Amino acid sequence: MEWNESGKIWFNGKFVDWKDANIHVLSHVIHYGSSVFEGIRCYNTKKGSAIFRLKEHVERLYNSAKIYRMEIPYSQEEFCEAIIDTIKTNKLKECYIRPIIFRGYKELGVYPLNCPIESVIAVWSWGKYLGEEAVENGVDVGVSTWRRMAPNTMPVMAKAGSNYMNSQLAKMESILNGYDEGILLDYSGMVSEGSGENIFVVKDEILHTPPLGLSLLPGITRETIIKLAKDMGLKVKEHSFPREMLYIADEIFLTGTAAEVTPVRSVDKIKIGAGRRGKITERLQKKFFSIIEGTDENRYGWLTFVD
Ligand code: PPE
Repeated sequence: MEWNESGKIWFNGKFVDWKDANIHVLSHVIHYGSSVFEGIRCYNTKKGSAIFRLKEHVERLYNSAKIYRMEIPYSQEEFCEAIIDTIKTNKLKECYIRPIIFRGYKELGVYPLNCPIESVIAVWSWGKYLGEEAVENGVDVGVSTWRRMAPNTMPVMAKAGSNYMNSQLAKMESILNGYDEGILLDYSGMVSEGSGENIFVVKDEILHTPPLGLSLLPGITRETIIKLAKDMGLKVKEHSFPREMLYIADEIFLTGTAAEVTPVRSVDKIKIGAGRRGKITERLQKKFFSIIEGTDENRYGWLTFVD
C-alpha cells in the first residue's frame, strides 16, 4: 500500500491536506468504534479511469449507516460525485477508495446520538491485497479459532469499523500461524468468510458459497462473481456447508474489493485440488479482469468513468 501524503482528503465536503485530516482523541469513534466504511477500487481501464460498482458501494455505505442510525448529510448522488472529485483532485489513474462515516467529538458515553456525523473520503494506491503472486499461485489459509459474530450480536450486513476487531483477531492468528489469511466459521460452525473476503468452493464444477444469513458481509465482488458464473453457464449454490467441505474441494477462491479474486491452494495445510489455481477459478478471474481492465464491454454498467 502506498499513501498519497501530498494529496488531499475530502473531509465533510471540503478538501484538506493529507496531514490536516485529523480528529480529536475524545471523538466517539475512537472509544466505541462508531464508524461505517467502504472499500472501492478505481481502475485504469483501456478507456480511462473507472470506478467499479460505485453505486452499489455507496448504497451499502448508506445501508450500513442506516442500521446504526447515522444520518449522512448528503444524498447518495452527491456522495458519488464527491468520490469522483476526490480521485480527480488527487490525480490518481488507479486507486483504492476509502469513504468512512463516523461519530465525532462532542461527548462520551455509549449513547451516540448527540455526537456529530463526520464524513471522509480518502484515496491511495493499493496493489494486490494478499501479495503480487497470490492471484496466480494462490494463498495458504487456516480456519480460525475465532467465529464470526452470531446474528443477534453485531449486524454483519453493516460494514462497520467495529466488526473488524473480529477480523483482526482472525487475521493476527492466521499470520502468526504462518498462513496468509484466516477463514472464519459462523456461530454454528458453518463456513462463513475470510477476515476481509468472501469465500467460494468449486466441487464437481458447481460453485458453492455461504448465504447472507451466515454472518458474512454482502460482498459486492461476491455478487459480481455469482452473476458472471451464471452467465458462463456455471451452477451456483448459495447454501451452508461445513468446514470439511473446504478440505475436499476441487478449487477454492476468495473475493473482495481489495483481494479481487484470489485462489486458495491449501486450507489448514491440506492441499486443495492440485495445490494451485484451478481451471474454473482461472476462467472467472479472466472474466473479472477483462471487465476491470475495460477490455470487456461495460455490459452491466459496472464501470463509472471518472472523466
Ligand atoms: N467480507 C469482509 C469481512 C470484508 O471485509 C470484505 C471486503 C468482503 C467480505 C468483500 O466485500 P466486497 O469488497 O464488497 O467484495 N473487505 C474490504 C476491506 C479490506 C481491508 O483490509 O480493509 C475490501 O476488500 O476493500
